[in-house]
Amino acid sequence: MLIIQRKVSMERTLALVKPDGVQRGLIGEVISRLEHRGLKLAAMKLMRLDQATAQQHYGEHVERPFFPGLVEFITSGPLVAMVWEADGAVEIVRNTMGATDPKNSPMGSIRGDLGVNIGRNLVHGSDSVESASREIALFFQPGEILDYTRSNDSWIIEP
Ligand code: IDP
Ligand code: MG
Repeated sequence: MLIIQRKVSMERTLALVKPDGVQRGLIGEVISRLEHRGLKLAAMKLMRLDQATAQQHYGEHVERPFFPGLVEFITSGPLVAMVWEADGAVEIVRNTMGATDPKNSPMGSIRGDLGVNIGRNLVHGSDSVESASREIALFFQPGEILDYTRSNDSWIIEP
């Protein structure tokens, strides 16, 4: 008997509800949108980012004028860090969040619906598979990322 097994690659990405989202009571709203989309939650924690980790996380922007303000903001209060899983998770999470500047972000996206200012854009999503694996390792120990079966998977992903 020939068994054709389709390889569904389960990509992982890091998502953050930044301190503005936590303060504004939007943790549940952000999680709901990602959950409703069909992404699978693999890890989550409420945490306060220290200076060094924040600088590492945003290392690509170190020369930009907004860098000091960005590090101050991201360390200013608790944030929610999450790992979400799907085939194409990086792109799906970025699309769900919208453009970096809420002003240019379409309605229906998290930033387009809930924000007005680029420096308070509520959420972070990794921008590539490479960034995702680097960022996930910054926020989570391997044992904190869970592998489990979701009973409704066949209604979300064609087997
Ligand atoms: P992204 O979050 O959509 O990936 P990046 O260009 O990687 O956007 O910038 C990282 C974060 O830095 C943004 O989410 C935003 O919070 C902040 N940022 C980017 N550009 C500006 C700016 O021009 N002024 C203030 N903050 C900015
Ligand atoms: Mg980015």
